[in-house]
Amino acid sequence: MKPDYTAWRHVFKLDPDKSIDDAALEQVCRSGTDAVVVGGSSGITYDNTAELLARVRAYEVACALELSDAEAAVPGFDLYLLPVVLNTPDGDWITGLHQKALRHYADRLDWERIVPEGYVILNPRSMAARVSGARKPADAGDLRAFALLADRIFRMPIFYVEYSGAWGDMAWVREAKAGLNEARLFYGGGIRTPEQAEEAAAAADTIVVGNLIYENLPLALATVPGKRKRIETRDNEWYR
Ligand code: 1GP
Repeated sequence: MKPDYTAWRHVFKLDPDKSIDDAALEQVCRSGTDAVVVGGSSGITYDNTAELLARVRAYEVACALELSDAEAAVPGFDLYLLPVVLNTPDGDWITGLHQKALRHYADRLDWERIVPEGYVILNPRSMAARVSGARKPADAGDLRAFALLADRIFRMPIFYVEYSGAWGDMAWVREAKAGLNEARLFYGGGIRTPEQAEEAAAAADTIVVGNLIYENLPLALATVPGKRKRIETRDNEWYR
């Protein structure tokens, strides 16, 4: 069944290029998160993506692939999220790679399962920014204009505020959200405590937790709504 991503409040993002043991994966998949998204900015191959999908498939949780390289377009995911980087001058990341991929794969696509994401990458040091050549918006108003572009002009269903690896400015996220009529706002980047998860969830529609899964699993699990108050998870270096 096609999952309803418009109801997602919390998502775990797993990187096929990073290792996660079976016990940890089980905890992620049974955590109560709304979905597992498979994706990353480097080292993504067909094989490591297919392997991770097969392991996640042992559980009932919805599983989506965030597709940044057509070579890794593994069939069998519930949804395919297609990032379109809005804040890069490099056309490859806006239409170029997508058009090339469609030339070869269009016949095999289940269009119902493809969801474009208007991406704005705000952490210049992230791999995603380096790979795509994304330029950080000058201010919150600039970000809001990208939100308008995604929502009103391109009519993308998801606007993704991506701080990958760094905690973002929630005032900026709120400003972007104010620019959206229809699109859902996904926020990802630097969520390392239940409190940050709560703050981000208040500003965005859907929050994405990535690195923390690999850095401190108990704390990552505590970012899932309904589990954020479990204080026994707070004895760690990231807790503020
Ligand atoms: C990365 O937005 C996600 O694509 C999550 O970011 O890894 O910093 O949690 P973190």
